[in-house]
Amino acid sequence: DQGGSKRRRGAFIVFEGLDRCGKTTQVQRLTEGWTGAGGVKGRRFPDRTTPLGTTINAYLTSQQEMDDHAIHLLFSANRWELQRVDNGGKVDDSTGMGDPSRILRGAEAIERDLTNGISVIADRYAFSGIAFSAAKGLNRSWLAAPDANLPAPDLIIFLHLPGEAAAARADFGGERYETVDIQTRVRDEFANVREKVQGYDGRSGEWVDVDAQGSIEEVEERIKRVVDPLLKRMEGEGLGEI
Ligand code: DGP
Ligand code: NA
Ligand code: NA
Repeated sequence: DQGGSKRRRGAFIVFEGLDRCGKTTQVQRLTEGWTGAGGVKGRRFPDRTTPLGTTINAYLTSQQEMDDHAIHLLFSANRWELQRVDNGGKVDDSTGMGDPSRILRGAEAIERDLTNGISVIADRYAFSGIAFSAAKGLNRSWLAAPDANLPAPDLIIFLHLPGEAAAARADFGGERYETVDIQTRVRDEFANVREKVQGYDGRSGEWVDVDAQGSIEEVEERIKRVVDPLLKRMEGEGLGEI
């Protein structure tokens, strides 16, 4: 659907990691300091600003209980749902307001940005969805289904903190999953997800572990060393699916 255009598409980069790994800070710095062609947009999942996001937020802050399967599907639906509005060519990310007839599905919005040469950097994506729900013991093949066919990232940067370093940062904010016990299980499940992604034959992008220890600037430098080569080799590539 690019009309035969050979225009360079944007890069889709996903950041994953345990809670308190510094992911949100690094996503922000990469987005603000973006030097790639065509501009960049940051996205965050869960997106708590949408109707489903409100329910997800109530769940994460323990104001609401929900069946593990049901909340899994809501997190996935939050990656699919209507969430961005096209205001005559301008997407208003701050308000999400605009002509309802021009609302795009979330996945369409990402695809459109990439097709238009805009890079997208996501703070979490479907890999968190699998890792966090698998850590609760849900069936792994059931878990993967709802996110199938979402736009696949070109690069997954997993900010890795070894056990002791993670424990030292464990001044958690009190949300539902922010306990050492849960994070330990999520870490193991991320390792399973990584193996699967690497077995995908490149279809779902490259998974790179980046050491999250050290200063913000040191981690930022490690991330640049992974992102810069991606941008160089992306000329003329098409978009895959998870
Ligand atoms: P964050 O806003 O990045 O701190 O994410 C909020 C919490 O939700 C965090 O503990 C990670 C978790 N999370 C993110 N995505 C998913 C998902 O798809 N499924 C589940 N079960 N948890 C998720
Ligand atoms: Na969190
Ligand atoms: Na976070």
